[in-house]
Amino acid sequence: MTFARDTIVAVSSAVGAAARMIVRLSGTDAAALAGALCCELPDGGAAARVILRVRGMGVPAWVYRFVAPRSYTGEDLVELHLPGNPLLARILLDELIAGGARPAEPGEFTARAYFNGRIDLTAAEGVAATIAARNEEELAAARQLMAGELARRLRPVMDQLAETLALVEAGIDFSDEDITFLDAAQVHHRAGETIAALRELLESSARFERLSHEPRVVLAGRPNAGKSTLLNALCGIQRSVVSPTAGTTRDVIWAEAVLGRGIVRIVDAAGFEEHPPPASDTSPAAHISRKMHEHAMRALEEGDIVLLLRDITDPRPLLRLSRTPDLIVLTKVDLAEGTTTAQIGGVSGEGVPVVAVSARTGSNLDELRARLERLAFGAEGAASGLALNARHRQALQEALAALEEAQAAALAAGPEVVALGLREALDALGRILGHITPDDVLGRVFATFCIGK
Ligand SMILES: Nc1nc2c(ncn2[C@@H]2O[C@H](COP(=O)(O)OP(=O)(O)O)[C@@H](O)[C@H]2O)c(=O)[nH]1
Ligand SMILES: [Mg+2]
Repeated sequence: MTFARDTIVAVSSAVGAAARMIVRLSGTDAAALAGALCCELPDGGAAARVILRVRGMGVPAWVYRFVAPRSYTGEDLVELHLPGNPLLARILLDELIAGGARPAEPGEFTARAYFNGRIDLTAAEGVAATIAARNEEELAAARQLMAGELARRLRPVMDQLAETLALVEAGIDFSDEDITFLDAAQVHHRAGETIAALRELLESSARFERLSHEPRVVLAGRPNAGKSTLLNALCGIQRSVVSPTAGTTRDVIWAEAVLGRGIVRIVDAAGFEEHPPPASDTSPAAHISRKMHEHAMRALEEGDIVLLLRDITDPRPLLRLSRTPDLIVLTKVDLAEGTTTAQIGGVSGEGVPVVAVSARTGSNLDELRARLERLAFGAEGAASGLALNARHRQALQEALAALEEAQAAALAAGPEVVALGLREALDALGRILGHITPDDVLGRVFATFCIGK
């Protein structure tokens, strides 16, 4: 996607036969290109009834003109509203393209609106989600995003965080003098407030992805972590293959689990490898293992909720997944009788909650189900109407992890470490709104649009 200021054009109404259609032009030459088709353009912000001259035809149309920066894209923008006809659209686009306009890429109008500071990234996502919405709930959530609701909730949290960071940094700058801006306890307290606010936001909002389909819960973990057994226990069927031999599950297997407030799909992402065999290894075993790894990676990507399972007796460090899990499940607690979650050493959730269960004895499975329900359907009685997509959640989780580090550092390490963590958290939150967002993320957001939007 290019973001040059060239003039783009597209049909931005629905494709196909319709009573009216809209052809939209945006960029420096928008007015000149439209003006070439009719005698006179209205002023900025106004509309006029004109006859467009297109290849000898006279086509009655309404012309709406918007002048930068007061337009959807923030650029000069002209909309031609004319009788709906795919052939007419084709001819008109050809004329405008011959005149120097370029066919718009999907979502490019909204991308320009974002790059010109007209809307934040979450609002842009709201536009895409509004177009894609398939039911009322989805539509309502999409409109909330489009209206900037997430930005409205994040801003006070970010302001408070920025203030804390500024005070901590001032403390570093003036450390030679006898001034204390914030003492360690105050920093700890403020970080705690921000953590609580972000947790509340995460917990009280629904998941965007689940509005259009059953939430997918992915079980990830090393071979023998207990994935198949837990899937069977949660879904109450013998669908997965359970075996004491590591690596028995051949494929990604799923089944439905009925929770109090809805049904979720539990997916067994067997075969995830920390170090998949290199492509140079052409043995059949390596081939199978690479295939299974690919399957598992896809399941992880497509999942709405990821549970990282870990055998409680496994002394190895936590498996590193390609995305942050939503919950760490310590399995087989019956093998570690008398140990409580709080006493289990070596498992630092890094901002991720931990629950210990036994699929064999059923111990704590109710607690796991309750947590799953909250993760899948939001907090009980949550009426916020706000839904977060995977990108928002990922960034919120990164911010939480960084804040937790900063909070711990407030009491243990120096202000430099605290400042680092606070800045990292602030950056993660800024990414949600698109303040600093890598190109690939932007590409993904705008790729979900259709042309003309
Ligand atoms: N004691 C005990 N054994 C378990 C539990 N869950 C699974 N296992 C055993 O651990 C082994 C591996 O389990 P499995 O579900 O196949 O793991 P997977 O490879 O992650 O799918 C099997 O022998 C299971 O019977 C549990 O809660 N308690
Ligand atoms: Mg298995």
